[in-house]
Amino acid sequence: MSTTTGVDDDIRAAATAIEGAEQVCLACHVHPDGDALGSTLGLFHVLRAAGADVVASFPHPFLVAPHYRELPGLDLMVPPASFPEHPEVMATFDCGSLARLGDLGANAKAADTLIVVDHHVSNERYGTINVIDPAAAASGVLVRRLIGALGLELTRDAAVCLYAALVCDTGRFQYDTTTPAVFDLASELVEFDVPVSRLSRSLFEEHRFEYLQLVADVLHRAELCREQRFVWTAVTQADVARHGVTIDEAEGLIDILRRTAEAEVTCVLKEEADGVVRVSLRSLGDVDVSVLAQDFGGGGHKFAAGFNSSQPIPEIVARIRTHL
Ligand SMILES: [Mn+2]
Repeated sequence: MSTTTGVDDDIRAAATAIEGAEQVCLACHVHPDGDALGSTLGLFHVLRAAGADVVASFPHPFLVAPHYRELPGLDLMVPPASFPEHPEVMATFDCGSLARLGDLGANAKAADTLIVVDHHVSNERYGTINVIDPAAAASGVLVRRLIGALGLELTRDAAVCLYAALVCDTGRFQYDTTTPAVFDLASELVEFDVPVSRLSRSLFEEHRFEYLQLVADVLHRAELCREQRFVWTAVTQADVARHGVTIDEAEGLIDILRRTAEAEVTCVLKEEADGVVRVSLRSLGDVDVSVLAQDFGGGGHKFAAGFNSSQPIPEIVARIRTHL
């Protein structure tokens, strides 16, 4: 693991690369979450305000979950097809591996300089400059430090995006990662007129009625394996079709299921339109789910991890239970 000093050196190297670039190209992982989008857009806004030529994108499917739609700057992001094929300087955010960059992986490989900004312990260090600190509560924390190293000021839109990154990855300041430094950063950010309550409702609470009815269905058939302290459920294409919702809307479902008192490990499986199953795992800390996810070709953190599979859902669940 990098020491703090090592991370500082890497941040300085990243800042130097960005300062010397004609154009800076930013991207985050496929199916971006609040930290991925917030980190990417946070730096995007600051560089743009400084007059830099900056491009931001994320992989196909080029669509964000509804609860992120209030993040400023989403409309300025370009689809992967419009992203430079051979970036001079490219930076990726919250992305643990090239595979998680989807169709932007080729652009990353072709970049002259590739800066990887991330806090996943499983990060594969695929950049030429790797700014990786597993102790950071969010990738957004590292972006704030990078902005400092660039000698640039935060803007209001950057602050909103970085606040979203922080609040999403700390589970609204509830996870173990919520240190005094996290509150210090939150305090700095909310000085910039961040709409705290509206953002909180759109990020975490508000759903279409149709989605709540889907949740009722999938919670009803959730299975609790008491001896393994394991609870799981699945959302299939049939479910989303029946309720008229999109699979992206179900991103927060695991946060409801993980409230199960009897469960140490929680699992939600989501069947994508192409048949690929996205598997999300959460633990309370006795089980390191990043190890479990890595056994299936995925990655993540001790408490939150995931992987993709093309196996049938019952087989995936059986394999997870064998691992537990
Ligand atoms: Mn993150």
